[in-house]
Amino acid sequence: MFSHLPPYAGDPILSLMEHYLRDERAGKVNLSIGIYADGHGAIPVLPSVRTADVELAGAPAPYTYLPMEGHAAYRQAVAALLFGDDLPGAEHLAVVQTLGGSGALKVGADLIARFFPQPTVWIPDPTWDNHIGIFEGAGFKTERYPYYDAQTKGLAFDAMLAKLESLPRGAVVLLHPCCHNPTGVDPLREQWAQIIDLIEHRGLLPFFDLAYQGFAESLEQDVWPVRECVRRGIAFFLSNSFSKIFSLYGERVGALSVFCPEAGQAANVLGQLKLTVRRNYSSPPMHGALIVARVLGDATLRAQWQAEVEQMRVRVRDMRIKLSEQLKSAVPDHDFSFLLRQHGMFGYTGLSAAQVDRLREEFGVYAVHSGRICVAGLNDSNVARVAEAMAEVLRG
Ligand code: KET
Repeated sequence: MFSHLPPYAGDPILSLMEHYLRDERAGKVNLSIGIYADGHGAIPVLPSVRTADVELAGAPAPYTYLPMEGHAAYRQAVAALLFGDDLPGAEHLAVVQTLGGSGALKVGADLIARFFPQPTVWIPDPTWDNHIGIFEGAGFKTERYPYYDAQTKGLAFDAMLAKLESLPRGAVVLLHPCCHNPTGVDPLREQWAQIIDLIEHRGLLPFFDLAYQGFAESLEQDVWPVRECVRRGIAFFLSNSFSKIFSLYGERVGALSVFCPEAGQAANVLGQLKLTVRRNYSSPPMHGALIVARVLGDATLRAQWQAEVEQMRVRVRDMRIKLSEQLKSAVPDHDFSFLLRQHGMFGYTGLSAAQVDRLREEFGVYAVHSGRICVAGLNDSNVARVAEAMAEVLRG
């Protein structure tokens, strides 16, 4: 019955995690998956999350089904966090709770496939690998627009604009509002303004994927491109994830927001999103959403959480500085300043796949084949070892 099923080659990111866990070497370092570890190498339970969790445990409620669209207070709190002072009214905005950012991408992709039938979704080159998996799984082809310039280790801005300019009206364009995965290269504010001009004039449909709000500059600054689309009345899809910024990976907490510039259209959009959820998994899980709703809805817990996000951002930034300094002294003829210009959890090192293999095999340092390292996996105890290993493979 099953003999025609081919073996699964494994996911380029998640397989590394499995491999890492099986590795018995004492000095192994996991810089593959995008998980934030603290200065001791542990995945934190944020104190704000711990408090909310304890409070919830003190007032147990029945484990009933959530509605298809998710928990009401959670959806409101998420919308307020994403849109701040630019929060559109209910007649313009449809928000559903989803299974992490991945679930939001999938629900959005399914809705677009049904109501905006077109063959292609345009993704940056490079992007998070699973964008391809999720959109192709929903029936799209994915094609790339230029994004990263390996020569300058910066944004291929002109080529990006030229490509977007050539797309047909209504083309779906995936964008990372901040902390681009895997490169850490984000457009400057003026460049975003030009990208959004083009989206507006060409009538493109942006799909923003926001997994790292607050990890580039601040919770507010990092969503500027999204809020700019609200201010200009440009329709868009927005997936967001609380996996990283609440350290709630396994709880699967995220949301999909759809902005409808024409008043009154959000109700039908929300209805169709509910139907899409019902057909996929019926309704989302409860616990993680209750935690996020509680933290965001309580002034004290919210302030505490904001400080925790800031701490994570600053620690990653410090590790970038330490890594680039140590690399610089180990390989003085190389320029590593690009690591300081990149935003978010990831460093895009420029290491080749063969060099990444050597890092893993000889030194037990796990990075993604593209040369991406998770800087948030570095700490004072392992950064020297990682810099030395990287220097060794760079020397050839
Ligand atoms: N979008 C982006 C850009 C992203 O980097 C991730 C996860 C997600 C969505 C998924 O979010 P979630 O809420 O977990 O469904 N990225 C890391 C983990 C992974 O590959 O699943 C990573 O790139 O390592």
